[in-house]
Amino acid sequence: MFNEEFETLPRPALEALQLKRLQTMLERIYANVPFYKNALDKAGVKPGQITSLADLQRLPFTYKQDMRDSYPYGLFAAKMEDIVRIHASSGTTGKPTVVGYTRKDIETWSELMARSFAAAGVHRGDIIHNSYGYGLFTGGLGAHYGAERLGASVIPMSGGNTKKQIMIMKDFGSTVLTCTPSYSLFMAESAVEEDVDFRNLSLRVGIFGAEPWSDSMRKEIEGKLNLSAIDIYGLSEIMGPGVAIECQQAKQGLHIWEDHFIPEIIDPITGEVLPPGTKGELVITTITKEGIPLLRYRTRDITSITFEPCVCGRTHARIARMSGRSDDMLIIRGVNVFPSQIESILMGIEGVEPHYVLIVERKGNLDVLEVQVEVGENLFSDEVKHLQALSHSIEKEIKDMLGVSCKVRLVEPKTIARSEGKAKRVIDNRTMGN
Ligand code: DLL
Repeated sequence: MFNEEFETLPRPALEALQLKRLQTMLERIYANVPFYKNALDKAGVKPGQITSLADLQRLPFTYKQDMRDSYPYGLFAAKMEDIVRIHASSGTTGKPTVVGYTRKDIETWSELMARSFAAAGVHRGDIIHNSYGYGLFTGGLGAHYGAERLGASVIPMSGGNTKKQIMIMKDFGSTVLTCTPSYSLFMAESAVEEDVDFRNLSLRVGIFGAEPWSDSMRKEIEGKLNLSAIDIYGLSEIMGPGVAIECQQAKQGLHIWEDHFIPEIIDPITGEVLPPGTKGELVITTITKEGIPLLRYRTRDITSITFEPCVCGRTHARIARMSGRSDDMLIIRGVNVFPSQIESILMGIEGVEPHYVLIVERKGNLDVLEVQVEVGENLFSDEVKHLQALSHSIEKEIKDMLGVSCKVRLVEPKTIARSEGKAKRVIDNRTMGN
């Protein structure tokens, strides 16, 4: 472990620390951020009245919209002279969401990324091939600083130029790969074209995140890249990568670093806190951040939480692999479907490749879902009736498992756009006015 004392704090001590840090954080935002002073006054709570962790539930939520409304720096709690780094997340509409880090925030982030690497089984002497994008996106620099903090060697590749990535990986003897799960599959494909066999490379661990992926996709990636794939979670509003990660021993949920974050799972409609084990929206309060501390931030990510001890010895709670974002959930003729559920089904089918896209249209008053998925070269050149039988059987499986009817279109290898960052899995044409 990178910081054994804090990673294994007994829960009573961990909770006492959380409360103390929460109280300090509340005083700070009440004094320095007009938005929070107003929000707390409106809720009728003074920071001094929060005397237990359960009191957190009396406090208001923060939404992404609040960050947009105060664009760019309105929610910062530190003076601009103390901000040493600025990142932003692109978002699909309008202006990006802007976050600022003090020197101490960068140190905390580096430590939490170093802890995350160590939890994934990475150590000094490892050569980390970092293909998360460097820039406003937090992935590249977040992983970079964590790797250096751990004392491993980091290769700052960023995304793109995939052929060169394969060459460097081979020639430099990279032992760890960090990128999005979809980009790792693109790399696997390029390696085949370059006649490079992952079985002859030194890669041992892959640390994949920044987008939803299923456990079946994990198996696919582990098989194709010949490494152990670990799920890492984070978001720029809260810090960047390294908010939570799976440990290599269990790979049963992602440890969320509770000495810096307080997680809650809520019902996204009523806002009520849900008991452990129940799926809902993840809400995070940052308790040590200086640049832009956030109170009960609504991540929109859907997961559940467990406080059960883990075999690895860490005492920090675990969140389940994300099912998706509440805003990515498709409602097809009244049935709720997450793209990751369809992904799980597709990945279980022989001959189907891990490249797919979901297209939703409205025909008349009906929602129509089309699943486009690639099949292998051999299968594609097969007789039409075999392809038809396969697409029907996938349609049936999706209907049986998820209760939603769809049309499955098997497409030729390499027809679906590849991604060097976050993959776009859904094209929803219903909002386009047709
Ligand atoms: O994606 C930070 C990051 C970089 C995480 C590298 C992991 C690795 P944003 O661009 O702000 O930050 O996007 C955050 O991505 O709210 C989730 O919806 C999604 N996401 C991130 N990690 C995972 C994951 C980075 N492991 C948003 N599984 C989050 C599913 C994830 N979704």
